[in-house]
Amino acid sequence: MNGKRMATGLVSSLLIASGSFALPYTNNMIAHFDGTSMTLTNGNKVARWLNQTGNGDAWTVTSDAQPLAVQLQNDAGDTYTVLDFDGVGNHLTMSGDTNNYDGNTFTWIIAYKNGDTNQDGKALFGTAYDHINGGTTAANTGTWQTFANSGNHLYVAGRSASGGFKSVSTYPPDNGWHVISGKWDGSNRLYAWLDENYLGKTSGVDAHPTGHHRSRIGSGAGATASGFFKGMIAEVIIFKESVADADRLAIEDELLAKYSTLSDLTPYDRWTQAYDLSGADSAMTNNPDGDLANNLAEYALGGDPTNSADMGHLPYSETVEDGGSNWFQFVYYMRNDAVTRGLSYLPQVSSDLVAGGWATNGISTVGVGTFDSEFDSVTSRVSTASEEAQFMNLLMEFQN
Ligand SMILES: [Ca+2]
Ligand SMILES: [Ca+2]
Repeated sequence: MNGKRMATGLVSSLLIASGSFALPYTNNMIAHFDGTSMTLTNGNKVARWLNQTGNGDAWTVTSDAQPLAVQLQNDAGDTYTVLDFDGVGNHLTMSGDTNNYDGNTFTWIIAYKNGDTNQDGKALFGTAYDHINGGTTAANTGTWQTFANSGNHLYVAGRSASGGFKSVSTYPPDNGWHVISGKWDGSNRLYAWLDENYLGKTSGVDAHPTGHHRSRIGSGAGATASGFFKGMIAEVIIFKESVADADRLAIEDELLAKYSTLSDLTPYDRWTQAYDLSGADSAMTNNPDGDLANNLAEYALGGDPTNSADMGHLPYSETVEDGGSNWFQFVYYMRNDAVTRGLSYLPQVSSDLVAGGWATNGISTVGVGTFDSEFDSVTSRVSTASEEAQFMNLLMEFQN
C-alpha cells in the first residue's frame, strides 16, 4: 500500500547507525548515546540504544517497555531523533560490561525534556549497586544518578559511605529542553550544572560502590523498574574522570545548540522528510516528480512525491443503478487521521469542465468504510437524472 510506503521511509530515515560523531572532548568517555545509534521495532519503538564508544554496552528492554523514537527539529532546521518516555512503563536497562560504572570519579551529561511536573523520583539516568563500602548498605542501592522529582525539581545525586543521600538540586525554569551535568570528582565531592550554570556542590560523597548491579534510564530513581520518568532524552554522555570545566562547557555548548530549541515537526514536515524533500521541492503546491499530483495531493492520498508512477489511492467513478434510479458514483480515499493532519476532502461535481463550475450540490455520501490501517474509503454519488454529462473532482485542502 502506498500509505505504508510512507511509514517505511520514515523508519529507514531513523535507522542511521553510522556511528559518526565528534564530541569536542572524549578522553575516558565510557558512554555516548545519541539519536544515531538506535535499533527500532514496529511503531518506532526503541529496542536498543547502542553506546557509540565501541565498548559494547547498550541499553535494551522488553518490548512492552520500549520508549518511542521521535524526530524533532530545532530552530536551525536540523532534525534529531530522541527517546520519548511515557511515564507509565517505558525505560531501558544497561547491558554489557557494567563494571565500567564502578568507581567514584565520573562526569555525566544528559540532554532531556521534562514531560510532567509531578514526577517523584524518576531517573533520567540511575545506577544501582550490590554493595557500598563492603556491603554495609543494602543491596541494589541507587548511587550516582540524575533524577526528576515533584514540582519539576531536578537532582544530581550520590551517596555517602554509610548510604546517606547526597545531592545538588534545582528547579529548571521551564519544561523545555535542558542540559544537566553532574560530576563526582574522586575527592568525595559532587557538582552539578544546568545549561552551563553552576548549581552548587556537596561533599562527603564518599561511597565506594562495587558490584555494579545495573544502570537504567527512564526508570525510577535508584534504577528500579518502577515509577517511570515521563519526558524525553536526546543524549547521554558519561566519562570515567573528572572532566575539566572548559571541556565540559564545550560539550554542553554543542548539546544546547542541538537540542535547546527542539520542537515537534508537523505531520507534513515528517512526510517531506521521509522522502528527503527539501527547499522548494517540499512545498505543498509543488510537484517535484512531475506527475499529476502536487505534494498536497500526494500527502492526502498516500502517494510518493518522488515517484511519478505513484500518486497514492486515486479516486474512481462508476455508474450504478439503485432503487430504480441511475447514479454517478464516486469513491475516494481519505486518511483516517485527516483532522489531525489538517486535511479535508471534498467531492465536487460539474456538468461541464468550465473553470469555476465545480459545486457540491446534489452530492450525498452513501458509505464510509475502513480501507487499510491509514485510509478510509468514502463513497459519494449524484443523480444522473438532470444532466447530460457529469464530472467529479476531489478537492483536497490543508489548513493549519
Ligand atoms: Ca507529484
Ligand atoms: Ca508521485
